[in-house]
Amino acid sequence: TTVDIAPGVTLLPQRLPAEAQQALLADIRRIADEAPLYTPTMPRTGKEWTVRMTNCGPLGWVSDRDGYRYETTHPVTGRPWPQIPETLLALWDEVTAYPAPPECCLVNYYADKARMGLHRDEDEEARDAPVLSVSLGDTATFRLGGLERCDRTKSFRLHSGDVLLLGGDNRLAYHGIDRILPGTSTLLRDGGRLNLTLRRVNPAG
Ligand code: MD3
Ligand code: FE
Repeated sequence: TTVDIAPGVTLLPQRLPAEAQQALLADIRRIADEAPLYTPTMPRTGKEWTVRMTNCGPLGWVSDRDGYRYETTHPVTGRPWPQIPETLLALWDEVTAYPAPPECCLVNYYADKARMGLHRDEDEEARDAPVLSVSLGDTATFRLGGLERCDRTKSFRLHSGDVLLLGGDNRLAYHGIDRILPGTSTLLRDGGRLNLTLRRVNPAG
């Protein structure tokens, strides 16, 4: 089943069965062994994010004192990012109609108290490409607004195994994660939530 939550925003509840979630989690653990989760800092202030991050793919999204950008290497290890797992590349092909593969898979880890403030994903040149999000672990309350920061917002829950496709009219909509609901999933041994966002950065062709 699919749920249209706004124009261009489609929720695929429980798109990944339990076994697929386990397999994907194993892929992410392998990625985090090679490219450890680290605590990014905010532009200008240097304040720490509550979310820990890593990436896979040719490009990784990073945030530090100098701003937001895509980089080919991990900011701590200096090594190239690991490859995007085949299962995620296949999911992108199944769910998006985009004629080129994603270049970045941003991995966000939320411990119990982590959150992500309202923002837009606007660092990608390929604005025609959707963003594909996969949730694993504890349930999160997700907030979706409009194209202007002051637009009214709506809240939704994202559960483990849910896939969210963000494109079309709302590709540049404001969104954020208000809170994690601890203890709502047993997938992650130590609790918390992983979110994977697949992004195309450079226009296809
Ligand atoms: C709605 N991550 O990494 S994913 C992010 O759950 C980010 O970790 C959140 O926002 C998370 O930038 C939310 C869902 C998401 C991603 C991109 C969007 C929602 C979006 C782009 C436009 C509108
Ligand atoms: Fe975002």
